[in-house]
Amino acid sequence: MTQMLLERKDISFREDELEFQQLQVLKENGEINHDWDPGLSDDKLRDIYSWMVKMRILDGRSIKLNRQGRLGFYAPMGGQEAAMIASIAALNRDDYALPSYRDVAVSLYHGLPLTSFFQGSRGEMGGSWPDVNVLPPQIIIAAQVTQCAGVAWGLKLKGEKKVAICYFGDGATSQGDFHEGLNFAAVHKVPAIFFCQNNLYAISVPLTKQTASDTLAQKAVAYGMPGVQVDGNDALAVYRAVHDAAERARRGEGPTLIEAVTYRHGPHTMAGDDPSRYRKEEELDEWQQRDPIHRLRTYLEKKGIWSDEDQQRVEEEMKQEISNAMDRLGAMGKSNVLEIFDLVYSETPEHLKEQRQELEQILKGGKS
Ligand SMILES: Cc1ncc(C[n+]2csc(CCOP(=O)(O)OP(=O)(O)O)c2C)c(N)n1
Repeated sequence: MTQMLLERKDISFREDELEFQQLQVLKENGEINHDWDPGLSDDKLRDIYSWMVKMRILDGRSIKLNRQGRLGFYAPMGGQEAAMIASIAALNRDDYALPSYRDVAVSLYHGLPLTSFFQGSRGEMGGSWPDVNVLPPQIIIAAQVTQCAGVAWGLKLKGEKKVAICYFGDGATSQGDFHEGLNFAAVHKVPAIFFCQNNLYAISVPLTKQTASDTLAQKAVAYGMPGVQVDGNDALAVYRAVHDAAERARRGEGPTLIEAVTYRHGPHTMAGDDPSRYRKEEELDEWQQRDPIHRLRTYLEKKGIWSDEDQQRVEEEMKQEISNAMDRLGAMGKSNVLEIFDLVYSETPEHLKEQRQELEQILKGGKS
């Protein structure tokens, strides 16, 4: 009986009726799909490309600094630069970004100083940056999805024409917070953009173990919002999708889910993950051939707006920026561990005051 009901197309809603095509604007051979070209100025293209190059350099340097014990937590972002930079570049400086631990490039492009990223990695207090609309990187998988719905709801209640974008991975789509956040956002038509970087793995768990759906984008349909899958290694497709989602949000038409299909070149984090245990070398090779930086560079060179000298200048600039930031960090000294008690409550509760005193005693070398 059940079988018959589910076979009736007029009653049941089936996956094969959902047709999803991945949006690609800049093809791998350098050709452009003019229908969806976001029409960026030469300056904007150079800006996006330069940032992608800089972030690749920062990625390599952060991995080395971690190995030397000079940085703490680091989740490599190499391979995902187009998804990160082109998405945030499509928004305004006063829009809100809610990144995950991996999205260092998003936070920096949106205004976070490099020293602040280094401080965070070393578990130091990063200071506060009131003019930078980036929330602290979220470690709890998918918690930023509900927070993004909340931030966007706040923007709507205040009547502001800003949007909130959150970044999460394919693994996050299995969390309850993902579903709660998307549902709430769609019901209340809030100006949110849910930006999923599908890099095919959640640590060692492949996408096939994460979902039985053909795409992650199609999950949007059930919540009543548009969902679009883009080639996440194509900066122009990413830009176009986020730009259009933001326009829609600013018009008061509600949230959008974007799935950017990409690949992380490095390990999950620097805390001992060995990707060769769960993915094949050939797979990595294949994705490295589809490098997002290489693809955009070919396009810029074809347009005659990028040269070897430009490349060298940007690379040198970034190396210098990193070295300056590390010097500043060294000069700052370590933060006081007791500060962890100060920044959660406006008035510290009694039990935390006691714990603070206890720790102070321990640090002074006395017994508690
Ligand atoms: C609620 C929660 N459960 C588990 C973890 C442990 N954890 C850290 S990263 C990660 C995988 C996340 O994968 P994905 O969402 O695809 O993002 P990616 O790391 O690939 O960017 C897990 C399970 C966590 N941080 N939070």
